[in-house]
Amino acid sequence: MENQQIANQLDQAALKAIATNQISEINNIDLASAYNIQKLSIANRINRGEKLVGLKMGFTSKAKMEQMGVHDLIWGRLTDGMQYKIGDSLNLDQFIHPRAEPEIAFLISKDINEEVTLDNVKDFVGGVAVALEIIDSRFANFKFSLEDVVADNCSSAAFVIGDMKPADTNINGILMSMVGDDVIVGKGNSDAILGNPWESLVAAARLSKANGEPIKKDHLVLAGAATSAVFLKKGQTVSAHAEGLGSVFLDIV
Ligand code: OOG
Ligand code: MG
Repeated sequence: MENQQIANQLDQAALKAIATNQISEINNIDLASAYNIQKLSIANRINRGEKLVGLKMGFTSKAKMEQMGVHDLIWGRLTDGMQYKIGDSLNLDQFIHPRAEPEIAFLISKDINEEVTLDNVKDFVGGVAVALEIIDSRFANFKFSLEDVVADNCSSAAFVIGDMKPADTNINGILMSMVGDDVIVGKGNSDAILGNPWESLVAAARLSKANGEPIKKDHLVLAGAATSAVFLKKGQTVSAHAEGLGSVFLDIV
């Protein structure tokens, strides 16, 4: 199948909330083609009027890699159509088998055209926040290969960002947790993200620049979850908490 056809298949699966077969079952795609399919699939969303608002990193922690059986860093695109506000209702019918994970978000304060390291990364950041990411693989049973998940925009489905805190707010070694119906359903330490969550932004800057699409001012970057993800249930309130950054929640309806 052509990349465009696969991109359309994944876009339609997301739009209709109907799972599709793993593309790696019948197509021999490499990682570069998978990223190309991702780009084409997101282009369909852009053509429908959505705007690119940032990117997300995936598999930046052992907990996530082990849960999903994929051990490489991946990145996907975020659009405004995926963005919810704190306390919004998230309608389960619009998703296939969504899961939630607590994250850290960075707000970028200037275009990142040069090489970024741990020493200068904060110069490009206007704020940090806690976030709740909703992932929803378009593949049946949430099962995929590295190439499948990359083509599927790294399972990106929805996200909500908490109130921005100053960029120098401590995000190292902080407790991150997720609560569903007053019960802690996930817990981890922010340093589980590549040993230091800032490393995730350094990697995001490097990967997006290498791809010819450097991160832009006002973009958001999600660092990747420090905990494994949990399935959502109707009627639940799900929240993400990060020590010193506050919390965010969504009502699942
Ligand atoms: C892929 C998305 C991974 C993260 O935070 O590691 C991700 C998946 O688990 O379906 O968002
Ligand atoms: Mg994530």
